[in-house]
Order: sequence, then C-alpha cells, then structure tokens
Amino acid sequence: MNLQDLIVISPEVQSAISNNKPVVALESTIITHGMPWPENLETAKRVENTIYDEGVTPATIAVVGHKIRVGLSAEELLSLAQTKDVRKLSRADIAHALVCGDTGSTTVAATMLCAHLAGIQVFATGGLGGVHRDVIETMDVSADLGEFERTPVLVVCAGVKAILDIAKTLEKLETLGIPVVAYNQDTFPAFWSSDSGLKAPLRMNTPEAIARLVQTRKTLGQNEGVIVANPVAPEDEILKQEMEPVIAQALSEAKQKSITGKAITPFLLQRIFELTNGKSLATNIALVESNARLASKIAVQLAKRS
Ligand code: PSU
Ligand code: MN
Repeated sequence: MNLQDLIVISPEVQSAISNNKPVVALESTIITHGMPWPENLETAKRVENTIYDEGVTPATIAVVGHKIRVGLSAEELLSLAQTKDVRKLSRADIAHALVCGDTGSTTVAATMLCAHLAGIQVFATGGLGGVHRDVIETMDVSADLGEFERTPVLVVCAGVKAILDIAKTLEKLETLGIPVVAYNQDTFPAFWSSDSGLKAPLRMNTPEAIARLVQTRKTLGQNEGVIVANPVAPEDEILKQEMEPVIAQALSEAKQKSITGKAITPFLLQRIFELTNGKSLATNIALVESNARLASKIAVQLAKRS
C-alpha cells in the first residue's frame, strides 16, 4: 500500500504544490460540527474565495470514500455541509475511517496531519481545541495540542475557544515546546474576544517575519507546528465580560446533560449560538475569514523563500 492509494489531491491543489505556489489548507469539522446549515456552506465558500483573492490556492480537507481528499469540489463541499451523520475525525480516527469507508470531517489535529502528508505548510481555522475547564475531573485535553508536537504545520487561529481554560492551555503548549505567536498584539486572543487578558508567549507583526520564523525553525531542525494567534477585529468581537456568563450557562447545561468527549465542543458552540441570538456565529465567521487572509499572506511569503 502506498500513500498515493490513500490520499487524493485535487489537480488544482497538486499543480500549486508542484510549482511551489502558495496553498492554504482548511479543516472541515468547522463545516460539519462547528456551524449550522446553511451558514456552514456559505462560510466554507467565502473563506476559499478570500484565499483566492490573495492569489493563493485553498485546500479543504475531508475523508470520503476510503480516501483523504485534499481540495474539495463544490459538490463535495455541499454534500459534506448537508450530511447529518458525518464523523468528526481526529488523529486517532483517520485510519479507521479510511478502512471503514466512512465520511468524516477533519479536526485541527487531523487536518494538520493530512496537510503535512500533502506537502502543505500553512492552515487556517477558527479556534484550536485545548485544555477544558473541568480537566481535573475529566482529563479532557484536545488532541489538537499534541499534534503540534509532531507535525510541522503553521496554524493561523483566533486563539483557543474561550469555552476552555486558556491559561492551562498556554501552560500545556509551553511544556510541549510549541511556539505561540500573537499577531500584532501583546496578549493572547480569546476567539470571540480579541483579548484574553493573558500575555502571549511571543509576538510578531508581519507575515514576512512569521515566514522567516518558519524558515529558521526548519533550518534548526525543529519539527513542531507553529501557532499564530490572530485577534478578531474590534468591530466583530464580543467582549469577554459579555461572553463569560453565556459560556458559564452553556457549560452548566452540558454538565446537566452529561455531554462528554467529542460531543462537548459542538454542543457548546451550538448552545452559545442560541444564547447569543446568532451573534457568536457572526463573530466566528468574521474571524475565520480574517485568519484565512493572514494565512494566505504568510503562505505567499513562505513560497517566495523556498
Ligand atoms: N474552530 C471553530 N469551530 C470548530 C472547531 C474549531 O471555529 O468547530 C473544531 C476544530 O476542528 C477543533 C475541534 O479541532 O473543534 C476541537 O474539538 P475537541 O475539543 O473535541 O478536540
Ligand atoms: Mn476532548
């Protein structure tokens, strides 16, 4: 069995990779589990167009029909956005879904793995998974964090979702030796809010400097992933003091309903969407788009250097 038997790269994405043109990978869990229909499909398309506008090729990743698909057609995107029983695949699930022939969307961890296999260095998403607030009882730490230890892909996000324990997540990343770079501000962002109140470990102000960081790490033989935390624009953010009571209510409902494991993050995102009357979704869409734009600019700078 060869890798080529398991991975199908669209001709458009393959041609960009082969010609050293910039490519930005996109995850699909945000489509299947992160946003409701039809905003999920609209956002997926809008984000791809943002990337095209920067002169970069988007590569949305999912598992369909015994293959990892890198670069989805419009029909594949539509079917993924409409299908109800799509599996949420993290690193541990990918090979299982390939063998069973199940359709699955890829989380940050799984998308990093697949992007790396395809030769893509930059990936844009909304928010990373991290250490959950009730970690002491549940031991719930997203596999996204461990992936950065293994896979040299740069991920542009708006920080980690504020439903998590952000301070513990930063501690865990520090232990793993993962560089966490805030874009153009000193503090680490908190997904729906631009400022978590916690100092970011590192700061950089231009896509060019970030590309040089990636190049320098490669030369040093440092094979971990890199996190670029891009704060949501002030006009799109929901302030922390407004989000906190909403998050607290969603978390307490999840506890009452005994929701755990893979289901917890999608449940919380959906409840927060309802409790904010859709405001959280508008912010989520704006921040993903902004991350796709920054990721594209970094990919352009990286392509120039290789
Ligand atoms: N960012 C979003 N919406 C999402 C996610 C991220 O704006 O739905 C997804 C990502 O795929 C991330 C996953 O990897 O949530 C984390 O899930 P968990 O906490 O179960 O590891
Ligand atoms: Mn988890």
